[in-house]
Amino acid sequence: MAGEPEADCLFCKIVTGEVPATVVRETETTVAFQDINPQAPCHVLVIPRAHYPDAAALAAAEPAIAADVLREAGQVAAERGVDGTGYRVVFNTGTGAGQTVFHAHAHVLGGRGLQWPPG
Ligand code: IU
Repeated sequence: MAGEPEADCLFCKIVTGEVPATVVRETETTVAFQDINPQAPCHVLVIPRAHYPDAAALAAAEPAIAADVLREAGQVAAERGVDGTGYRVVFNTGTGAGQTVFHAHAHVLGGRGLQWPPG
């Protein structure tokens, strides 16, 4: 069923604690943790506890939780002190865009200069 945990999903396992992660914030609907392969001094992933394969699917099914993810991205940036200099919130969507984990997640990147357009 939509939103239910998927047995093979790494991020569902991070939500349950089955796979360890460095969690920096948690809410009733979201978990934020350090990316294991950081691409910037601040690189945190914000995920919904519920399983949806990408951000668009999450927003279509659970718009309030999609808003929670965005709000938490802002909270992470503020706590990390990157909101003053600027930061980026990225939802890679689809393999062609670099998505490798098919559980919706926001990358919160900051703490260095960020190029535009992204690669
Ligand atoms: P992507 O947008 O699907 O490519 O992002 C997946 C991210 O998940 C990527 O930045 C990985 O470094 C990160 N990640 C992680 O933090 N912990 C893990 O065990 C695995 C991937 I696998």
